[in-house]
Amino acid sequence: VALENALRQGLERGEFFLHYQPQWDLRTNKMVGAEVLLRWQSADFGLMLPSDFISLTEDSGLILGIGEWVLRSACLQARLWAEQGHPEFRVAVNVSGKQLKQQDFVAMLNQVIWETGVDPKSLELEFTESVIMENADRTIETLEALKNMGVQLSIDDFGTGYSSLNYLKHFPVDRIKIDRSFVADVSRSNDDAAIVEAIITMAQSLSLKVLAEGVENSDQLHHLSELGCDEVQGFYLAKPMPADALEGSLGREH
Ligand code: G
Ligand code: G
Ligand code: MN
Ligand code: NA
Repeated sequence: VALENALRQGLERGEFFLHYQPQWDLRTNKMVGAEVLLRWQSADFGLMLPSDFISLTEDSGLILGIGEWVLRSACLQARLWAEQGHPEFRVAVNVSGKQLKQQDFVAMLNQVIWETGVDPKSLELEFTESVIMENADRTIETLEALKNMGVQLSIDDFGTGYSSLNYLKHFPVDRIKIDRSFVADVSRSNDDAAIVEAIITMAQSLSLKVLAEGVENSDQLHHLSELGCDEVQGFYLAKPMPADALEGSLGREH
């Protein structure tokens, strides 16, 4: 209860802030987007990471208010970057199952997009494979509505859940994010390399982009490039950072 109250107050007091982790196009080597990662500087608990509090906010319903704050802040940032000459730059926001199931999620997002003036193309929403697969029929309808608004959609932590490939073709998603557990050993394990290759081949046949997460060294980067991966994200290239730290490198090569 103490943590829950602190979270509630934290939202009112403006204790939340965002970090952005760059995403790079492997063909051009340019920074084309960034994943938005929530941080909480709590007066009582110090610096808190999502793993410390996200599941609690889901149980209490607080995720709805916090999630809306994240979306509004990220959209505002994307609009600012667009005005600064980077209209193609994309911000990718994590959306939890609880948020997606929220009755008025689509209407709320519409409102946020309208209020912030962001081009919906520069907003990407990430859903995990398990969230998408749970109640798949209803999810498809919501994703169709989001797609019609012009936002981009991606499947996070891909490979860790149980998506049937048959289902995947029915989801209106733009991008698959290969889970970092497969990336970790892509240059050492033939099995993991084969899995990554299979995911890329399948994605290409469905006209989906593939982004590999958790790239931590040049060997992994090299292998992913050889396998035809489109985009990468990871500590080797850049850690999550405040928006202003990233500003000078938008659209630049690494
Ligand atoms: O940044 P970090 O590694 O601590 O993120 C850990 C997890 O928290 C990741 O799985 C990420 O998807 C999730 N996460 C980060 N920011 C947000 C957010 O704004 N909303 C939701 N729902 N999850 C987030
Ligand atoms: O589940 P999701 O993909 O949303 O998680 C994003 C989390 O992954 C963030 O908390 C981020 O800090 C973390 N992350 C980003 N790059 C790397 C990396 O290269 N290695 C590891 N271990 N974690 C990473
Ligand atoms: Mn993510
Ligand atoms: Na992920």
